[in-house]
Amino acid sequence: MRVDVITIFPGLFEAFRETSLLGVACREGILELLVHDLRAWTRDRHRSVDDAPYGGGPGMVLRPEPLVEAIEALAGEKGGGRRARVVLLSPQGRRFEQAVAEDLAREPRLVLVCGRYEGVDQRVIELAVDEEISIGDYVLAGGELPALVVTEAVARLLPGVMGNPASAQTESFQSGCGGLLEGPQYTRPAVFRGLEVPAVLRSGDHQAIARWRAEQAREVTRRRRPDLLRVAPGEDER
Ligand code: J9N
Repeated sequence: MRVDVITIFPGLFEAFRETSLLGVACREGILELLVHDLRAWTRDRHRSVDDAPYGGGPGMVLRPEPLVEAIEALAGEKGGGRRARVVLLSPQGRRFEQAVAEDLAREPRLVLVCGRYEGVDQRVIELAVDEEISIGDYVLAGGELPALVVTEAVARLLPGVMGNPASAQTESFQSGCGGLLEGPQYTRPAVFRGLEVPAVLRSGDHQAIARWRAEQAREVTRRRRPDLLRVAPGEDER
């Protein structure tokens, strides 16, 4: 999969591209992550990417010319054939969740546009963006962290990453523990500051361990995220 990122802070992506799961995916040739400085598409002397909002108000807005040209250069023109899917990270977007990651992971090419400041000129969205995605209802200074969140969530689903089958992608397995939260995990030592690892996990009884874990997952989900247990329309009862 090829992911092109458009940002005014390309340096923010370096550590992630070299380390972490993204580093592994890039080195294995499963993911090609190309980070582009928006200023490369400016033509004025000051290489300006932003300007004051029409109508007044605080902050700055990303100008349409460099951004639309960058997107068209990297994705092709909207309505053109075999164009990359263009995603703008913004608080106005549809909420990012695992199902969206699974959907994006099927694309051969993505262009992720990182907004900054108060927003991007609306004509960029009309002319060159396919969809807006928000990673959650909190205010960030820019779309760079959301782009990394989306990229990591998508990359770990790609065949060949993290032991994913290189053939058909199996969906239920990818959604984790059957859509539930994970229960508690332990590693050595067996006793730490007087706190013991549950005996069942040390019993060697794999059936009992699987039963205990399933029960813990159900319990922690019921207590903390009962919304995850509710059956979505069209989804089968678990
Ligand atoms: N989910 C989300 C995105 C943002 C952005 S993108 C550009 C500025 C702020 N905040 N929260």
